Amino acid sequence: MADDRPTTDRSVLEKTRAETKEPDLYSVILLNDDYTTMQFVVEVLESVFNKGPAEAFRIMMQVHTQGQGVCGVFPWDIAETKVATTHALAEDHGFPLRAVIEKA
Ligand code: TYC
Repeated sequence: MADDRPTTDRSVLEKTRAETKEPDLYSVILLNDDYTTMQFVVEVLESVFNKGPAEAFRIMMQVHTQGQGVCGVFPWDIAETKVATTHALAEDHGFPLRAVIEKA
């Protein structure tokens, strides 16, 4: 008897990606202001951006003297969370400290 089951294509091609796609990256930029204390900015850089004391001080001084400075480069969701955490901490302490996100 004839086998009339539908033919099954067993030659489906599976595409394997040669490269994995890296996520787009974004810089978190800290902005200077006249009211936030240097000590608070250093503490934010240490606690939110995981900088050591010397690097945190260096970035704080860069922002203080140049108006802005990069505190890290992250995928979008992480950059957004770091900015939100920075703003929440600043608000809790009564400081106007702001951070913004730029495409890296
Ligand atoms: N300019 C502030 C001061 O003189 C210090 C400061 C540094 C504020 C960095 C914000 O992102 C900042 N107290």
